[in-house]
Amino acid sequence: MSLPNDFLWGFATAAYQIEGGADQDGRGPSIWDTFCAIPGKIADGSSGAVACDSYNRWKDDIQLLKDVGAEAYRFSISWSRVIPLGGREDPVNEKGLAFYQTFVDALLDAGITPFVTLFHWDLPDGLEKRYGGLRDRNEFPLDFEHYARIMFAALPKVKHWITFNEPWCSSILGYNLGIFAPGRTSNRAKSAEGDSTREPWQVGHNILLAHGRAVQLYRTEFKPASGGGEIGITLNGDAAYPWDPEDPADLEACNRRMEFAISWFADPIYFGHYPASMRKQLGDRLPVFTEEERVLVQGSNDFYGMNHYTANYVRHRTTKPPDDDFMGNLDTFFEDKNGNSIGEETQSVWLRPCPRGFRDLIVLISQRYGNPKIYVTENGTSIKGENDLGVDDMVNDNFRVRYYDGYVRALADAVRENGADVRGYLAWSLMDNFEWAEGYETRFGVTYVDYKNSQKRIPKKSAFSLKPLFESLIKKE
Ligand code: GBH
Repeated sequence: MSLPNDFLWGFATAAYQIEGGADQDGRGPSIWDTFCAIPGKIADGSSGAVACDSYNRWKDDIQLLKDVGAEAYRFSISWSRVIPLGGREDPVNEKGLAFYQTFVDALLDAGITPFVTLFHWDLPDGLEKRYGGLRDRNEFPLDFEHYARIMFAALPKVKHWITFNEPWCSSILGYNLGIFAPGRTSNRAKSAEGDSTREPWQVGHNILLAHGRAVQLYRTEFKPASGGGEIGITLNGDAAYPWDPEDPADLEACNRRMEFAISWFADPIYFGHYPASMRKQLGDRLPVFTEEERVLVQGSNDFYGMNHYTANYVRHRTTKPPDDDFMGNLDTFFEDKNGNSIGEETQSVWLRPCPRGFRDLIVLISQRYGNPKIYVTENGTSIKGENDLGVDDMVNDNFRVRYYDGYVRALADAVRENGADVRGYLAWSLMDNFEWAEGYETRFGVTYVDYKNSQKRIPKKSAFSLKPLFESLIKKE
């Protein structure tokens, strides 16, 4: 037994990936609705317009959580469902708000602890059109704070708040590579507008400011009466191993890899400034915190939200980094110098299972940031060729069962052997859903969703595998 007796485990989803109901009850469009409508942006030409239809089938989702014994559920709010145009002077949609109130009450009635993400990438399109959305250093944080206030007030029983999911993805995929909404990039074959060399860094900065504002608000006006409520940000990050273990430059590159992905956001939050490696490479393209901004952002995590999936081998580069580089002047591989593979292939080109990477990264984060309380807010895998299988084979997802087994045990080792303070684990995902630019071809669910048959849900083997696993690891008292 290695995990504390109050350790929470469960599953995670995100609004645009599961809700559907895109035009129902007054919801406004988000940048993902707009992005999906552009031909060629989504692999199968799909969108989240219907998705798992959870806006209408949320009772099924709660039943599913009960059936598999989940103690916690992480979901996100669709901002444009609550404030269709998004801004602080714009009308609030009471029906949208009521949906989440009903949902949270039903979760609590079922004995399931809600973890609520305010922003999982689906910015109201109204704000994109009005002032460039995440690119606006002043307007965006103010509108986000207002939206957060509406949600804190509407859901007083929620005790676990996540401000932003993976700001790295919003910034880099949305404004450098242009493969996620709003699809801006310097690559003119992909987008008429965008500056990959500057916009991502400004967007990341603005997200930190918006996060800081929401946290400050929560702590002054809501946390005191919340009975133990807490708030933090969720960051993604892969484990990194040297391509050539003998080469100190590759070891340094591993550190830069982590700094450009994780510390970009975590250093300002825990230390009040960006990593030196980023400042050195990016110069004045990386914004500088004003003193007021620093005070807002530093110390703004009650917990560290950790999303983690995979690991890479990292090789340093010897050439000068191009201005649109966001990796820290290095290359990543799934094989090291000697041809050792880091893990088996999955359906996702970026994902190969490597459980020891999970343990190593938990330890690194714990060491660098003073052993913060950690919630793992996402972890999971796709399976190569899963979507081509018949249902009977699909629900027999042994590969996913093994993935969770390996990763959860690695987490438990980090707690028992290394003293990491991990308090919870949310598996990605409760069910197959809209996998962003991959559409519905890639499945991450522990539950099969039949998109051709009224989004019928059928739990896979992995759905039932987590309860016994955690029961074997969580202390009884
Ligand atoms: C999570 O991100 C998301 O939070 C979740 O919504 C999503 O469904 C889940 O992953 C599964 O994908 O395009 O080759 O440049 C995970 C972290 C970081 C994984 C960025 C994909 C892009 C690699 N993601 N990465 S690439």
